Amino acid sequence: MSTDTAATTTTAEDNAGAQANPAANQTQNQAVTDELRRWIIEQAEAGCRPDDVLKAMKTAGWAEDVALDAMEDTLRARLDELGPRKSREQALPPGVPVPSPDYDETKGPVIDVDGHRVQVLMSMTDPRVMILGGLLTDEECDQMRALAAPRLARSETVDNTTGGSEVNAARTSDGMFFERGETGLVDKIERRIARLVNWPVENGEGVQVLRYRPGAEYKPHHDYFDPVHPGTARILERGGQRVGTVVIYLNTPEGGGGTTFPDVGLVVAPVKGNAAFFAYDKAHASTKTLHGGAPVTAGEKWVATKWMREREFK
Ligand code: PD2
Ligand code: ZN
Repeated sequence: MSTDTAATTTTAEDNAGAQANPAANQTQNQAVTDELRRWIIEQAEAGCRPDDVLKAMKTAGWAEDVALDAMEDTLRARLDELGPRKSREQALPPGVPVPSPDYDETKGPVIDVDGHRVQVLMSMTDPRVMILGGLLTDEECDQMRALAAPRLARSETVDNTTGGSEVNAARTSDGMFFERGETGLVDKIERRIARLVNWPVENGEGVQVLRYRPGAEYKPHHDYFDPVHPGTARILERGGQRVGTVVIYLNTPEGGGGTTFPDVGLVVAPVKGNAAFFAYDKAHASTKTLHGGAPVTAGEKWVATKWMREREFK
């Protein structure tokens, strides 16, 4: 399939696994080296979840108790070294500007985007998430599905080592990408999104359409590109980091398929024409924007995803 490799995502599991080199091939030798301690610190400071780091070490051959002790000792020593205030400051990179809808609650739960009225169904600051009603009309949803259907192929995600793409069990949907502005309808939707979130249309990746069949899901992941991966530098050459996502529901599945935010226990019900917007000002788990597509239990689920970069996406 022809997939835009720069517009794909990774999972937290991949993140830990891809960085496991200093921890590798430890079936025989279970000695905790300085190199391994440095690697554990790097993973933690890049926002990898402890479970993922442990998993990567176990995959590399470490016994669970040795790996757990090594993680605990190393991270405790690191925190002591940094001191209580410095530890938090140093662990977090600075935030960058992000897309943001103009929502003034005192003026009612509607944002007028050039005459198209979008309902604000929910707005939350940490993580920055908004649920929007009626971003697309029913007809626009139907047309997007019809345009995408003939071009669907098994979805791919980024290969962490090379920055290329690969089929990944974490995402069991079929997908395709539109070029930015590829058709009149795509262009209209992209401009509506750009106005809604106050972010240049040029900074947007091409819209991706995904179709999930019963049982298909998209396991929890972050949409930003993890800086710890060797392939990330290449991906960032095209417009820098992703800083925001709009997932638009192109139909209402008969069962399942909610968009989940596990860090805050949020499940967004997929409703045709509605959308979930979320933004992340750093490529870090502290943004709490871990999210996934829950398994579809009946019928199909169709979404269109728009990812926004820091700069022009060429
Ligand atoms: O389809 C979804 O609900 C979903 C969930 C998580 C889509 C995406 N991520 C995405 O396209 O990034
Ligand atoms: Zn996502």
